Amino acid sequence: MIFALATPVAQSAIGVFRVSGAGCCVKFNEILNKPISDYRRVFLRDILWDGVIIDRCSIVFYSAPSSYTGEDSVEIFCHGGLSVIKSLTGVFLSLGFREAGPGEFSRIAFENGKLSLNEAEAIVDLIHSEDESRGMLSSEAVAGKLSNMIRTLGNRVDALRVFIEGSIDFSDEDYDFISEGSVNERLVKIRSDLRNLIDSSLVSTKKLTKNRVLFFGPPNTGKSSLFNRVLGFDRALVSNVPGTTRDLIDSEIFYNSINMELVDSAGVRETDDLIEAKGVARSGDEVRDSALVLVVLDHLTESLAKDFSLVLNKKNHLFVFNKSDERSPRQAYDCVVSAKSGEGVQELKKLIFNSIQKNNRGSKKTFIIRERHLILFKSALSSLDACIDKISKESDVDIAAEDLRMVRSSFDEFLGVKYPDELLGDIFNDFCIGK
Ligand SMILES: Nc1nc2c(ncn2[C@@H]2O[C@H](COP(=O)(O)OP(=O)(O)OP(=O)(O)O)[C@@H](O)[C@H]2O)c(=O)[nH]1
Ligand SMILES: [Mg+2]
Repeated sequence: MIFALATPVAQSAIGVFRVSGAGCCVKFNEILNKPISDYRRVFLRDILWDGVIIDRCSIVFYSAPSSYTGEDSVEIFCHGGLSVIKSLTGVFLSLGFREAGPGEFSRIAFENGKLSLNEAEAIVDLIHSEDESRGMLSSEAVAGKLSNMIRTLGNRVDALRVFIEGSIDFSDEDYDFISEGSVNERLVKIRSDLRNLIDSSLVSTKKLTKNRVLFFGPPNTGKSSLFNRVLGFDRALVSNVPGTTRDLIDSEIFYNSINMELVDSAGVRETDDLIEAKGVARSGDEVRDSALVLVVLDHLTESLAKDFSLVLNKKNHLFVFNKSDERSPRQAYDCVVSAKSGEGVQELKKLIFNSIQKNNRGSKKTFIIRERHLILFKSALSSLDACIDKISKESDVDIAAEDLRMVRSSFDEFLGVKYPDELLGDIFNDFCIGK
């Protein structure tokens, strides 16, 4: 039997504990002023230990398998004082309950068939998502919509495979199974459905969900100075020596209730590097993981704008001209600022905010998926392509069935029907304790 505090360890109005394991309800009744004999109903009870009332709590019992974990479970809503939380923890330990590890409840739920693997992952994403629209995307996945779509696709793949295998047995006969059964059309349709699903999915990286804003540009243009200005305090080192910033420096800010992570980067060095996109390649991961790239230029580096524009291409970016106190820009910019005087910095903040918001809203995505899912879907897609190729040429039809087996296998891995062991650890370790 395991237990955990499901809410943060902090003073709050209520704290929620969870307990799970066969027989935990019976055990729990030992510490109540009056036993609970009904399930899925809320009861107000005193929790007693050594004759002393620890707290008066709202308590819900669940009996297996009708609970989150699929086991007998108890949820306790206690007062959120730290002393209460501490005392209850002591009581539960004395009762013989063990403190749960991160994600242990969800892992049990998964093992009991209560959650598919990607639903479990979606729960992590939902807990970690810091912004409303992302939260809603994860909710869709938690609700199992994505799993259901993949399950349906998988069934269609199975049906086709069975059909193709059947046709091999009758290949001597005078009946063209492949064309009569519209196998090719059905394959192409499955492929396009899968393609659409991939296109309507946002691949989440932890960094991407953080709204990273990257200060980017040639050395010495005032990236760090501007970073500090927007942040509101001196976080990054500023000097007139080009190459002052060596490593990435990041800091979080809240602006109009949006959480952003500002990242100051080392200047992209030589012009040649930039033209060959090497500079960007070097900061490639940073650029890729950023929701917005601010290209900071000054009067000495204005001519590089077009190179940056070329390499950043489709990446969400803004051109910022800095040091306006010294010189006026000679071309058009999204924003003109002076990190020194503060001129234009408020406008820049608004611009950053709008761009991030537009970026989050504008991506009309239905699902958030992980890199792992994308790899599985892409591999399913290429197996489908291989299959379509064979079917349309009407050659190697027996191997075509094997391609569909591979597609199915990728789907199964997504659904968690089939999975490598270490994957489970990776996924559930990301959970908070109590989930
Ligand atoms: N006049 C003026 N000088 C500025 C402004 N912003 C930055 N500087 C100066 O420009 C120099 C470089 O500033 P940094 O903020 O270190 O520039 P950086 O882009 O971070 O430089 P690296 O990290 O070396 O790539 C410093 O001497 C700053 O004082 C500005 O708005 N106006
Ligand atoms: Mg710097």
